[in-house]
Amino acid sequence: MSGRRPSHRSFRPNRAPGARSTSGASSSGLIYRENFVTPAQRERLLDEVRHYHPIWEMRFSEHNPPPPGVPQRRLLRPVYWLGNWQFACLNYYHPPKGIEYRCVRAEPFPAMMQALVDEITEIVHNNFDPRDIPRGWELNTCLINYYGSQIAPDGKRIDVARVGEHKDFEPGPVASISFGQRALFQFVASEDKQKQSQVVLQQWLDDSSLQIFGGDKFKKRLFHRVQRVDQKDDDLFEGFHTPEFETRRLNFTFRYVPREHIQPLARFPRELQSDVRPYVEELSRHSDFFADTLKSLLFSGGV
Ligand SMILES: O=C(O)CCC(=O)C(=O)O
Repeated sequence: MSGRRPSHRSFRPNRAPGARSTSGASSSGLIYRENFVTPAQRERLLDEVRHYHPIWEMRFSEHNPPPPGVPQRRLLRPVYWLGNWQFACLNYYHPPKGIEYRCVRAEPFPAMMQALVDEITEIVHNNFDPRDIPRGWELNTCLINYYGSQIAPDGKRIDVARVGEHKDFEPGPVASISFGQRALFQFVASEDKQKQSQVVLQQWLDDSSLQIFGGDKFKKRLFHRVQRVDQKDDDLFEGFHTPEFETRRLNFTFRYVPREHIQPLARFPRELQSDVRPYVEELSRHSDFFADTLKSLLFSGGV
């Protein structure tokens, strides 16, 4: 997979058939820049990311079991978090109530990633309404999503490259950088679960592009989802540690979690430590940071 020369343009949404009017949407709360990441930056960043060994998480755990009638399930893709790790089974950060014991301190951003985040931070301050940027806002959390196909034991490919509609509840603008095959990203209006969601805006997220969204409309009112990821030729990433999985798109979503809500795992209640311990053990096999996290549990008398 190769990068292209940088060129910047503002968001030009492709209207979905039947989508509601998008007038006024492009200039407020939403930015899209194709070729934001230069080929040299891309290469360095992907080299940094090749060190990580992403994991597959289950949605629920012993102390956070599925609600009645809801099956336990594995997430659709391997993930890796930096800054803080929001384990699915601890539930994701969701202020105002869901702020405690959701964000486990994780590894810092590597150098190239931090340099891009610094650039993005400037773009946000230059382009977003200050009222949409909370005090103390910084992009201190990164979720790396690996999109592609599961390889079944019989060799069959099962395409799982999608994300259902949801909101990111971390306060302030969220930024996302994409690599690999392009993804169809949609903002949707969803009134209730019985009714079909309406696509309000959609955008193909290309290799090396940047998308930033914030404000009431894109962050608070609309949901977003990844509808599909192109499957053109055999353009796959190599060198990622994703056994039985073929990655054809990589996405980094940068978010803000107030520092006081990010805690070392040793300070979490014992039962939550025990729910995530198998993941931390797995991570510790390739990460000094998580090896230390594991040791700290033993020293603090945790599980
Ligand atoms: O992959 C993407 O473009 C978006 C991912 C996303 O919606 C999320 O991480 O919350």
